[in-house]
Amino acid sequence: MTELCVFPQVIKCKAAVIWKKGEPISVEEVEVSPPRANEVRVKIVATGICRTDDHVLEGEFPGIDYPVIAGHEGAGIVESIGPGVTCVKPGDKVIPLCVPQCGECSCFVNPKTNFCFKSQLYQSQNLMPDGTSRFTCKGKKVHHFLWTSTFSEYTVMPEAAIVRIDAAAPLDKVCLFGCGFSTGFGAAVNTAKVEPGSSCAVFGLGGVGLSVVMGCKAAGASRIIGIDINKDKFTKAEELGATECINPQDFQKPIQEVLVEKTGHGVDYAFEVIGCIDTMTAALSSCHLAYGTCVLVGAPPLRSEISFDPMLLFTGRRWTGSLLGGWKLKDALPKLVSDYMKKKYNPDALITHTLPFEKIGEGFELLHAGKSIRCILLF
Ligand code: COD
Ligand code: ZN
Repeated sequence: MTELCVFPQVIKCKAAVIWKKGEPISVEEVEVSPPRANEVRVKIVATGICRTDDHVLEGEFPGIDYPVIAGHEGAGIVESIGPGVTCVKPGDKVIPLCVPQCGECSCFVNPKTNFCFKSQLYQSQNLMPDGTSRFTCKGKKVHHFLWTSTFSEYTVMPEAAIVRIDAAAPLDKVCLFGCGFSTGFGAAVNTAKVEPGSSCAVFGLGGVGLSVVMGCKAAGASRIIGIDINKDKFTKAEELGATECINPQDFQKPIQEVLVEKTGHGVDYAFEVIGCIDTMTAALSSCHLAYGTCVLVGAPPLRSEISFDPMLLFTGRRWTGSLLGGWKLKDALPKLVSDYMKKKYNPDALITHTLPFEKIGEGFELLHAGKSIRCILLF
């Protein structure tokens, strides 16, 4: 291997390739080219499996070109840097950023948003900014995913999509800051700005929903109602701060009516962390009619449309979305990780399984079966 070498070469390593949508993920040997100008090559040490990676597998993620290497919840060590890179150096511990901070676009300079016009929701991140890929497998070009592709032992990203973190941070844990924990926690403390004493409803208690629960608790919410159709999720949710958990299937009436009855006029904050049209409108309807805020965290299904009674908003409810917890990641992640090192919160509780990278297929099976919250793969 060429770790820390001055003139980096092509590296052969293992990666999980998705050859076509709907096909099982396949562990292969891939070639990873050296980083070009303003790019960084990273040795990934640990990566989580997020539902979004499953959307890539199923062909449900917008604008993906196949074959592709997914994975966006990783942590690793810089192996080499291309000309012009100043933000990291070989040997630094880093987290790849699936929402980059390009440093140039109108969103970058606006403190109200963490959106970036270089992100996949606006333009493709399936190739490096120069239009080429750093991955090949069996003589074929393989695409990048969100410029992170953490399902490869070595991966390359532009420097807009990487941040250095505390050298003492445990990479097998802080990989969760690359997506799940930051997305959920930030939706509560950053996007919604939950206040002490408020009431919250969290629809969906997967890794991201549980992180919303942790955020609501950290913000001092006095009532946190977890909602899930899988009651196996309730124990963990209550451990992490949910004051009660309910299963919509246990009620004859719609869940929004149950929540409004429970709280008087609806909750102060509702979070949709499932990515389903019906629960998006249910979450909105369960908010206080005058000052409730509903935050969409789950990505909607491809090409979906929503219809709802506009009266729901006319009375004053607010409906908004939260991408990666609203954090400007380059600025926020080092601080989030250092707060974790100071034990201010405990995303470790989300990790239910740890597997060697080769068992990535098993990791996806656990996700499909609803048995894992977060499965961490180690290289
Ligand atoms: N009612 C109640 N609960 C439900 C329902 C329903 N109709 N359907 C499913 N659920 C529950 C499931 O039982 C499960 O417990 C939970 O909802 C979903 O959890 P997971 O483990 O499948 O998923 P997460 O928590 O890893 O991720 C969920 C998201 C919706 C956040 C994710 O799929 C997503 O859309 N991410 C995009 C948002 C984003 O910002 N992404 C950044 C990069 S990922
Ligand atoms: Zn994710």
